[in-house]
Amino acid sequence: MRLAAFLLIFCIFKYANSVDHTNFKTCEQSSFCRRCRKVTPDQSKFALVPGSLNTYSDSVTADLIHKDNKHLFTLKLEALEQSDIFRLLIDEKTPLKPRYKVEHALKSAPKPGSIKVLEGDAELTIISGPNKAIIIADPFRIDFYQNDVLTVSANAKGLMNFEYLRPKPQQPAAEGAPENAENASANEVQNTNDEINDPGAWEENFKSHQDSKPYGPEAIALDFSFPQAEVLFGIPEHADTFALKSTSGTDPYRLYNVDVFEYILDSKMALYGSVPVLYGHGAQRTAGVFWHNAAETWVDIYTAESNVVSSIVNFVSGSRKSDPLAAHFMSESGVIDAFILLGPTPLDAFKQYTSLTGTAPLPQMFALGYHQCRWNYNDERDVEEVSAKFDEYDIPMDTMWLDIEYTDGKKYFTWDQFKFPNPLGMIKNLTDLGRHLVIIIDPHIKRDSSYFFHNDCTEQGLYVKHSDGRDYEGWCWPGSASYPDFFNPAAREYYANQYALWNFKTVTADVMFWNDMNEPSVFNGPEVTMLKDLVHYGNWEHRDVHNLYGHMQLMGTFDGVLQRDFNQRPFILTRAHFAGSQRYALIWTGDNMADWGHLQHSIKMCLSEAVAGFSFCGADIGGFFGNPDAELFERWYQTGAFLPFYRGHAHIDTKRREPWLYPEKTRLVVRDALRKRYSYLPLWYTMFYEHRLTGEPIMRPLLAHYPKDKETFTIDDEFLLQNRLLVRPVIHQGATKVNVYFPAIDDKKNGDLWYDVDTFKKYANVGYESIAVDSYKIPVFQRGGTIIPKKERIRRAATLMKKDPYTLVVCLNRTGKADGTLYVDDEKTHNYRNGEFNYIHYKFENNLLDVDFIGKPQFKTVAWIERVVIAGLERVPKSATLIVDGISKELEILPFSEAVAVRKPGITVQQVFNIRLNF
Ligand code: MIG
Repeated sequence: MRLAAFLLIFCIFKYANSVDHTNFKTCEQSSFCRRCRKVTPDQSKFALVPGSLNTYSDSVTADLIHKDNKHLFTLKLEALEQSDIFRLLIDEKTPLKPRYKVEHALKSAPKPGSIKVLEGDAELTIISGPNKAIIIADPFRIDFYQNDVLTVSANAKGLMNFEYLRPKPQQPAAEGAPENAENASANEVQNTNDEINDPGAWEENFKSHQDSKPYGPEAIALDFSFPQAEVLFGIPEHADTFALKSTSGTDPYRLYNVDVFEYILDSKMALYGSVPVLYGHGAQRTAGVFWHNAAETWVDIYTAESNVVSSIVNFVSGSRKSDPLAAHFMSESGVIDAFILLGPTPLDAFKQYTSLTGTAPLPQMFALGYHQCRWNYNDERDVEEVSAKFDEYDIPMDTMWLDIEYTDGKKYFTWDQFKFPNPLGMIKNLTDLGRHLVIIIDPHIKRDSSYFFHNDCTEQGLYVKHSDGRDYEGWCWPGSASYPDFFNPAAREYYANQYALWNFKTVTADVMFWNDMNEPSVFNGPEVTMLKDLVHYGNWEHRDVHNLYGHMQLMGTFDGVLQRDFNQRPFILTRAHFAGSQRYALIWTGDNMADWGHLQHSIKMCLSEAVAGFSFCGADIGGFFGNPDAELFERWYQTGAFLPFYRGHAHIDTKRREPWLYPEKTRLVVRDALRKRYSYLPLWYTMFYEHRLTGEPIMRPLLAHYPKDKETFTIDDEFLLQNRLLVRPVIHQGATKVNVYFPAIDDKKNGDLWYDVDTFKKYANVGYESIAVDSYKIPVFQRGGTIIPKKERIRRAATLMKKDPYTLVVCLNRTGKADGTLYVDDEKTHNYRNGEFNYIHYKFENNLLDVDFIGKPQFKTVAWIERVVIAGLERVPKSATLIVDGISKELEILPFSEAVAVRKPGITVQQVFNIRLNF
């Protein structure tokens, strides 16, 4: 009873109020952040120790000393195989105890490169291929050059910090000192940069929570300058613009996986995921830094605006004119481990990052269709009725989702027997229609002695623990809950095994999963998460590994789903994520709201995630909290149709909002958007295959392909899909037109040709173009020079379209050429890894469409080409000739909006052919 009362009160509290900032720390309220932020710039105390250099084939090591406290550190600078990545590692030379080094984020151990070393008096040059790093001895700094151009400097601002581990002083200086900023700075005056004087150094309180901090201050920090950059971006997840803003006068951007209730926009507050990769981009080049640390991290950003202030100061004080853009990473614990990505193009930098952390695996085709979720579909009948209604209204839908209410009392891997007495029957009804079911599995485990999972974890010691060995208990949906320590291989294995069909007997191998609340979310914990002094496998504190917790759960889920049925590609949605989680799961932007700002932010947020390795990203269509009006609902479905992950979802307290519950016109607009999505499934599928091949993001900021066009640097309401489509959905209320920006290739205002995908109207000028929109219009443009595969016979579900014919859409560039690819396989299994696929390259030139195969076309398919649409021809051809195996056949040409269509080539996508246009 008391438990129920607590939960009730808690839920009312949690869900009746809107975002409460005071639930989350500011930098000033976080001891290590305020310590790191207080380091005085331009006076770095770190220097190389003369004579300490060791040279190896791929790296150098040397000692670093802090000139005031004389503490020694080991520096290692490694060149990686590609020669365009350096890795910088700094640790204490002889730490009191080992410091945590991140595991499992990298896809594999980076391959070593080879270097040449030149020793100077005050500096050391490490040459790797065309690139080099120059280590300056005192004050310590490293300059990284890409092809002789200085692109990144480490510690150029002198903000490096490395708090060494030390025994707890008998009488900590701060004992009894009230924990507030004023007193902290009073102490600071006495002993600048002396971390142990901070009142939070050895013990920290936040609200009613105490952090015992047994190891004291152990923060690390380093600044990176980007002399070539005019804009910085990256470090998701924040509900903010794509281009990072100056943090002068605000808190730094925060990376700490947390469950924020009703998150606000244009904010640097932490959210569910943390991906510490940041890029600096300028018209000439792009570079990046991947800060390989899983502890709480804050990042200060120095942009041109913030530099205006400092350059005036500098002007007055007579020092340098203007500072480069810079980022200052500050982490609570661990070691300095940074990968410097030298670019020089944006795509090079993005690929360097995914070469380290990996890409999304190829999804099943159904994953790219539409997903219908809500918290909650109430029972089996509800699920079946909703599925049936999609058919009744002829709206495509691939997947039904079940949120937490399907379980028996929030015990995962169980079902509520009353609402879901026959899950296997319900699943069969869906799969018979070609549909899938996804169910939620959260990491909080109900402490209930009749729950097998809890008993097993307790007996086998698989839970996260307090430092005295007790199992940690927190409050979450089930009431009192404990949390598996997914860092423990035995816990991961136990958890993975629960997905096996012989254990989880009430689902089939077609059912997939959603991992939520894995920041982890703990309702009664500090900042709605775990205590930092809890202990994980290997004796690491939660503090060291916090941002990896969700990632470790995903490793278990992925393994479990794979082992359950090796020949099906797992599909896992996660809320928490870290660098590398893209190898296991896709993400969505969490609990957004039904308003226009959140619709706009879904693009900005997924763009930031895409350059940080998460191409498979989406946002709750319609908005999680609140009730979208018809217009917002329509526009959200249209935007979602061109974002990688497409799922409608809603909070339990919202009105039901399946498309047919809106007026007929809205239903038709939504249906139209969904059908557009389905028509592009072959392109989506090909893009995901190519993402896996190349590591390049699918969804891209304009600057990825138009790096010299400064207007693109801050555009984040418009995006590219590869370099084939430009998407600028309607995301403002009442819009009757939108301003679409057509970017420039060079600084002479030359641009590409763009074709409206609905009409094939051609746009040939660089700059903003006002485009009229009605309710149905989604402004999307195909780039001249590309060929896009589509399927224009839309069915109930993507899984049923496998054998359907293709349309190729050829949009010509200014020289009458185009090319593009199509990837085809069984859309479900891993057989493609044994070569069972067709990867087809189409080329159009001199009025001839030609095809060749990349690799052998080994996947048997009957899917044929029913139409080739060609836009951008100067004259209308009289006919077309199809040539297969030396045999010619005349084909008919029909007008097709502002393009022409070659009718019924009739060959399968596995055949070699060409088509000549006759004038
Ligand atoms: O505390 O499972 O972001 O999508 O519907 C809320 C219930 C828990 C948060 C997820 C949301 C999901 C909800 N969950």
